[in-house]
Amino acid sequence: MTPDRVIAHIDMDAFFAAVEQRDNPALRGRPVIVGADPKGGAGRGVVATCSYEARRFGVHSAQPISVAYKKCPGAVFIRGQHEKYSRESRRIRRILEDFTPEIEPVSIDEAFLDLTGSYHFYRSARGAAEALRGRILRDTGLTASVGVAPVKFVAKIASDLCKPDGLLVVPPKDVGSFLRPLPVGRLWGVGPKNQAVLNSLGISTVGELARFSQAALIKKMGECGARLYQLARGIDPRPVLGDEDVKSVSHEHTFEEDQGDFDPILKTIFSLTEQVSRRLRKDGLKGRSVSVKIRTQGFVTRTRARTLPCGVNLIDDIYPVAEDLFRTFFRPGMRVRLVGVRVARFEDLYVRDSLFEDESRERKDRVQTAMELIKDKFGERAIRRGF
Ligand code: TTP
Ligand code: MG
Repeated sequence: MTPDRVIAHIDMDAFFAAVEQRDNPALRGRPVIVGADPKGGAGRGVVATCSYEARRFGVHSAQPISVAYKKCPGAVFIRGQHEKYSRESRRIRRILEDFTPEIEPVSIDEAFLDLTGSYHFYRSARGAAEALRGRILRDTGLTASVGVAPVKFVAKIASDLCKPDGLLVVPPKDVGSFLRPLPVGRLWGVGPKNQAVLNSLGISTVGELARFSQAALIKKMGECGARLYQLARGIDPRPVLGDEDVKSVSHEHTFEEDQGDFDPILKTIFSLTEQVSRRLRKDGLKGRSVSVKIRTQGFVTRTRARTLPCGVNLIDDIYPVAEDLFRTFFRPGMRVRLVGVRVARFEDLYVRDSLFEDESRERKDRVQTAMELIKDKFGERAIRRGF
């Protein structure tokens, strides 16, 4: 048996708002909302984040700023300075590097750390995590919450549960009892859709999920069912991926003339998806993040990304996401110069070689393989999909 790993998940508390409160003592202890201009309640746009003082009024990330204004008109509203937060993020990253070289950044204020090889310098996993939190507070004046567990997803849930300014260590022997009472929605990859399926099976907690057989879950939910069976048992062999593992495959197309019509752009996105999918499959990779990039006439470049519960490499899995992302930023009258499709955050081998792929996916896989073989042999134009 391999020894237990020690994985930490660190997430800064109310990150943008905390930086603002640190830099302006008059804001400390007050509700602070970072995001769009509320314009006296008529503003458009959303809340990026808010201080815990503002959360007590029901304000939260991604809420329309007009709603936040209604809930907490006395808050200090700040537009925010992204560059400042990125600088802070880089500073925190350097502190993490003093603890372990095995760091997987997840977002601007969040990362996984593999402390298996280094925690003993601090006597215990708890000691290492306490030292890390202390060092961040001393050097940056900001608080971080840290969860520690033998696997990634449990560490992440732990850091969420102990927020703000918390530390929660879940030792290997306690993983089962820690997970059982949690709502299934807490599990990695369970969104509203999967949650509805699980609820219809009478499953609302992880403990209830753990009572189902693997075969039953696969039958109901395919590959995700297999994953959930494992997660319910605290099994999550995903390694902490370093920067060099977080590579991506992408393709871009620049139009000869700026495009203002939906259909030709979607066709291009489809063909870019085909190319990305092919590259991924040739290299035996699956990625969990799909992103679309557009550049408009004025050379404004925008990207939108979505993280998926499972790694994907099939056209049928990538394209609907890419199309959906594109629809979120396409407006009538927009002239598009360039589009790009990218798949990143590659899965580890365990997922890549999953034995539990459902049948329909297996069939799609075979169809796509056949098409690719024909294209390899007879060229790109030899075969096309029927739409
Ligand atoms: P989070 O870690 O999700 O939120 P947070 O750090 O503000 O609060 P906490 O972790 O204590 O719950 O996101 C980190 C930063 O990313 C956040 O400070 C602002 C930014 N962000 C957005 O701009 N929009 C969003 O919808 C979210 C969720 C975050
Ligand atoms: Mg945070």
